[in-house]
Amino acid sequence: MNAISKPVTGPFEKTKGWLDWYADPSKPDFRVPAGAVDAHCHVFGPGAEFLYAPERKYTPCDASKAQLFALRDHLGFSRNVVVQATCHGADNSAMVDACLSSGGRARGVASVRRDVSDDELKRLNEAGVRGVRFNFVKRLVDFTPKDELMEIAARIAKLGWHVVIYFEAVDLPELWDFFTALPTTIIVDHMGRPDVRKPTDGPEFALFLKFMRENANVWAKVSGAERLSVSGPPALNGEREPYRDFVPFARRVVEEFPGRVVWGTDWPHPNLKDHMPDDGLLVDILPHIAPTAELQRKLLVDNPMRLYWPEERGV
Ligand code: 0GY
Repeated sequence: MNAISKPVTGPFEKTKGWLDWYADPSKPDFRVPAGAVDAHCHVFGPGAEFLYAPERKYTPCDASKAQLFALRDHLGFSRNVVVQATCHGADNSAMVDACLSSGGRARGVASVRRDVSDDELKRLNEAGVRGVRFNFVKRLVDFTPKDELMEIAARIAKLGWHVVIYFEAVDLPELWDFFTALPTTIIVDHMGRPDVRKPTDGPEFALFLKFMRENANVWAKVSGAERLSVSGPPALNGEREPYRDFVPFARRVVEEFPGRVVWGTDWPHPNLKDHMPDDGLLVDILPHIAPTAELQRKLLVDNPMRLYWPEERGV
């Protein structure tokens, strides 16, 4: 798989212990349905062209749009949703450049601040941005006041965008009132990061399911197996049963809310500490979390298309 090439580092020094993305992913056994969307992935730099933000909490190895598109083709996907990574702060240039270079096959989720101008929002919209990300994971971002976020949400709602939220499961009770007051569709990254050592029918995950059940505007990304799994085994060396502790959580959400779930590789997998997954093996988890062809089509095609390419509905 020479098209993806190898990870390289630009002018920045990577965070100590940083794991580079897996350079030679296997070809998945699972054939994703035609038109499948990788609905959660990132680009990093390249740092020589798109500087990492001064306020970043980590410095990654570069992960370019060309490498992302090569991975998309290798895994059998048709499109990407490129989510602004925190290492780029509110400078959306690398993500926007990826969208604009994709021939219409990538849309984006941006990070913006309160002082973003209407002209800038319009420019982002024209580039293919369809959402903003509000991040509450403390190791990734500094605190932003909720009134500032609510103001941004009200402005982007007018463009028909949605809000992507990222938080830790233990913080859901405290964030509940803010989330339920948001005026848009909401997509929760990695199912709100459940502790997969706990039971799927325990109080913590029950609260997340209740959050989705009571709020028809809430969607979930059933992604993040490689970061949430505790007992593994990792998606490496041809492992056919990776991350089995994660699977029941994702499957539970897919089966109860089949019309409100999306999935993404999360390439280039920022901040993993233990190993980098083989993305081909990661794709092979999909039939375990979405066991029927109908669920797979909704998860990978119909739902993300409805959110990110609504003008092509019926594709
Ligand atoms: C993810 C998860 C993480 C990082 C980021 O933007 C980011 O830096 O999202 C994480 O460290 O958990 O979804 O990429």
